[in-house]
Amino acid sequence: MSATGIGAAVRRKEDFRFITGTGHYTDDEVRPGETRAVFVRSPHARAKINSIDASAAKKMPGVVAVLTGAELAADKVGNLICGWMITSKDGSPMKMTPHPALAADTVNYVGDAVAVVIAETQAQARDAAEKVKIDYQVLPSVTDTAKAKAGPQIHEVAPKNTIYEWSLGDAKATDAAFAAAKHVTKLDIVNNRLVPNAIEPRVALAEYDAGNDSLTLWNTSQNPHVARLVISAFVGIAPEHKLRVIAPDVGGGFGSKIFIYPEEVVCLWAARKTRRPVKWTSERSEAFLCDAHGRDHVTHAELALDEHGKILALRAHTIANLGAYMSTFSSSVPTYLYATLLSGQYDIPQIYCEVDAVYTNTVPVDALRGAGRPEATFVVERLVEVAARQMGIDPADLRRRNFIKSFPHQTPVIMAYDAGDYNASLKKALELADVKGFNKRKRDAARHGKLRGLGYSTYIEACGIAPSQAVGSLGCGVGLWESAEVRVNPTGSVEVLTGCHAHGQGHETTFAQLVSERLGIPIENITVVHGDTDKVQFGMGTYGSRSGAVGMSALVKALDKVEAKAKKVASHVLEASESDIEFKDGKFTVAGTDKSAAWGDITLQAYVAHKLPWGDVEPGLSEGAFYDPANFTFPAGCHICEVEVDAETGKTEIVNWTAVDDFGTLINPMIVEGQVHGGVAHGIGQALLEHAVYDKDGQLVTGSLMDYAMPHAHDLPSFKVETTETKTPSNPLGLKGCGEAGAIAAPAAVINAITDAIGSEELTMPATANVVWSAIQRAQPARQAAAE
Ligand code: MCN
Repeated sequence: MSATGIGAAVRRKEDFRFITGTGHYTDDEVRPGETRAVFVRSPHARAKINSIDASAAKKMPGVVAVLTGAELAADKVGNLICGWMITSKDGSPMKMTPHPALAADTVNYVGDAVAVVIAETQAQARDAAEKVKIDYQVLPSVTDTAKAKAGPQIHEVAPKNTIYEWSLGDAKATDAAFAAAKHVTKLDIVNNRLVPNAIEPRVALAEYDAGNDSLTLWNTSQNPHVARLVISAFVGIAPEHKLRVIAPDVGGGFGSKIFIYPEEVVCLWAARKTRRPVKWTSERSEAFLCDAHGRDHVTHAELALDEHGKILALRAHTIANLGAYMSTFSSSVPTYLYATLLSGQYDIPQIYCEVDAVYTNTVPVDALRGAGRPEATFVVERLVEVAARQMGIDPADLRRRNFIKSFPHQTPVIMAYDAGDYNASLKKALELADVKGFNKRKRDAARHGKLRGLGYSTYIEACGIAPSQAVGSLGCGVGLWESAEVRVNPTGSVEVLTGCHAHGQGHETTFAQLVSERLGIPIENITVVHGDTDKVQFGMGTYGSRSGAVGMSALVKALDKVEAKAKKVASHVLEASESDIEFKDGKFTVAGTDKSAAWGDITLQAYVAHKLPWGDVEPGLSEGAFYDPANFTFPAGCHICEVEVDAETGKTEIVNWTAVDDFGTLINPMIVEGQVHGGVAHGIGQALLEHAVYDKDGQLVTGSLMDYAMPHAHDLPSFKVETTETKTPSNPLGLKGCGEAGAIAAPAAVINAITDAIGSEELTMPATANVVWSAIQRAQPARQAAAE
């Protein structure tokens, strides 16, 4: 391993600009003559728009334009769409409703955009927005997931507010397995609704070039090429070659910046209409209302076991709240990943799962760090833990008895796991967490009035969506491959162009590490370029922890081509046969001789090729490649959480956290550890603190950071993070994604630990002090009876 190659804990190259304040974010981009956009948003969960009077607003100082949904429709700006199809079990397609970027007839959630005010300054736009008079006729609404089907019908296309009723697995065989079971564990589970809250709010800036009739959009996007594709192909604002999308530095996304939002479409449309650059910068309270939320599942789940604790079957019915519209472009992905990961790490012969996706009068719900996999893990890991407690089996032992032990393994719910050693991670985690010493720690805690508990989560994840695995019950096989281009300069320095988009994950370092390892050049001589559709030809962006597994695999392919070509050049330069050329540590050598040439000599020759016979070797040394993943990768691991609960107040303190994850080959262990820390913090937030709550009138009552609790440093323990390693055979580097693992594992570990501490399984997330205290009180009579 070289000091900057694969496996080295290289410090993140990009951090210099981030910590010195020289990063360049979308809001930092300022165009000559730039105007500001402020949106007028619905204050109602559901209402008919009777009229919009913009006359007073138009007369306000600095106002350039006030635009509405009627004008958007008149200009034939198309609707936003969800590109991921799921078919109901009766064969009917999902019920997707038109989603205009500005509502013209009805509004469907508090925050739905109705009009936009464009003015010279932000303050002028805000003042004028207050003067737009809208006459609404308020209509009945529904926000509660469980009651959505019985609520007033929101969209004509979707009776009972049902988008699809999807099922996976064999219902009859699963029922038969349940009928034969000796033990059945049943749970009602709510996966709480979360707000993404990336530190940088969303921003869109659009500029129209009248001379070329072209548009440029700078936006906070995780996937600028997909934004361009959707905006040109479906919304129809401009053809692809007349639209450039640039996503510069992005301050976190966690999934919420995958989607193409109304504001981006409106800014582009308004820029062309007004012939002025238009910028919209979200405010934090606006982000609460308009950024796609995550999770929001209501599930009934059951686990069937035989008398030895062998799992026979799993059955789950979930209502998934997708909000007022399907979000662009992936609303169905979390439900897909949820259902297909219900096997967990276990060899479960039969699984039957039903997912009812519903509309409600809430902001759209889509992928948020984990996207379906935290929901699945929570269901499986709660069931297994509770079953163990009910059957009097040690929870680690019950897991061990049921782990999948040989690979490849085909689950009953589409996924084909390729590699893993679940027992190895469990074993290491048990040692690191000193589980043997837990009982003593529990007794010590009891002496000072604290309840100690231990919770496990042996999670599995699927990363890097493989088109071949994504078909099946889905309506389409989306091409989620990735591109990479290696541009070698004559002096030997390298630019890597990738279709992935880093927004905190450190790609500028890890992608450069791979190049440094392969070409033997210093990491300082490598630049990673991403996020600009004019520079990178195509890419699918970053989400689903795919950049390592898919994006870097494309880079491996491109580097293979570069190396092959460089060897060809070297054979002419060194006057030897191509098969005799060896390349190692940045040096080309003729086998068995001392004839050699450095990387820089060969790159120079490749461009200034006086020794090259034209025709045999074309000049230049830049190559590109696409990588098409044959399968998902399946990171997995074991997280163990130890808590102390104050029985008097219900306050939970996480006192120990052990994470042992298997991400296959590690490119940069320090970056990976950082990703695990971030993910676990996210998952602890879901378990203990975060909750987006709508009241019965559809108002988001936790709509600010005063009411919506995010984890702080003092809420988090010191993490013990270790890894095990089984390389995946599904990509050339043998690596599996790591960016979401913590968020997937953590909620189940926390809740399993608290329920262990308080001796009651009736606990909902977020397990705030009030929720835990109430559960303790409810469990009191049973505890007393047991003691007597
Ligand atoms: N890596 C590695 N070795 C591995 C696997 C990955 O060194 N075996 C490195 C990768 O090269 C990359 C990083 O770890 O630098 C994360 O890689 P990967 O797991 O492939 O995830 P992505 O790069 O595709 O990032 C997406 C993932 C997701 S889906 C969410 S959500 C998320 C996350 O990353 N959002 C984040 N981490 C985030 N981190 C920050 N700071 N901000 C976000 O918004």
